[in-house]
Amino acid sequence: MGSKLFDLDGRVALVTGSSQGIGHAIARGLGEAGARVVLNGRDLERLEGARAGLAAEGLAVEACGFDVVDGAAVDAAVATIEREIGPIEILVNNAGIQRRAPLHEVDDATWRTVLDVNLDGVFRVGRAVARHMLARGRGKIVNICSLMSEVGRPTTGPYTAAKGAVRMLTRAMCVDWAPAGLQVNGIGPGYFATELNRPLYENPEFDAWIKRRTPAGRWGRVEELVGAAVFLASDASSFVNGQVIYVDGGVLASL
Ligand code: GCO
Repeated sequence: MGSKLFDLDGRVALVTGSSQGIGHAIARGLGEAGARVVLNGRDLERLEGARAGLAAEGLAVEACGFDVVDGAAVDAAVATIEREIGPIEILVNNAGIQRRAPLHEVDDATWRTVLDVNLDGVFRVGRAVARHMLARGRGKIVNICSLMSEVGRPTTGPYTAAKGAVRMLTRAMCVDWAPAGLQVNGIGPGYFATELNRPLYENPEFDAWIKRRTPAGRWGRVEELVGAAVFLASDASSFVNGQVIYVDGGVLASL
């Protein structure tokens, strides 16, 4: 007997930063679970290519280009999606960047940019979508956290600070919005071979270190994040709130 517990049956799901990488994999997975997915990105040409690709796979997919650092654009885009596509039932705050340098070499502009995209963007898009969800008394928000929400690694200071804050912002959203019927949770990816990590997995020493440091002995595959995303986007997680699910091959469980 198939369970409808994980069916997303035509629900509109906005996934920020979903032209490629983790966001694109999660968007595809939500679409395969029945959602009507709205892709997002700043590069409109890359965004349209991603939309066309998922449409060719038979998924219900739209695209909405905006930059999560532009508050006015975020509010306008969310209003347009709500009006022209439908009520946003699922939001995945995935858009994020990485800038690696030791903290004493990080200039103000780099710090501001990383925090603006990785933290302020989650707040801005979350606030814009929640205003609509609160009026309906339901909604699912999934914030993409990181291993760096819990631990640091040299040269990732701004990213680590932002992702640690996203873990606590997830809890803050939970306590403010759960009473109105929303569920807000996070997913913390371990090491995945994405464009953001290309300099890492193409480095033989780092590649070997990750395989030693990860109990599963390998990098994650982006499609391995889909299960947690569908769970947190579906009725299966109706009483799960303020939690972060780490999909990391066991890194955080080990020394
Ligand atoms: C790094 C990586 C990590 C991963 C991921 C781990 O430089 O160590 O970019 O931050 O991207 O976030 O969860």
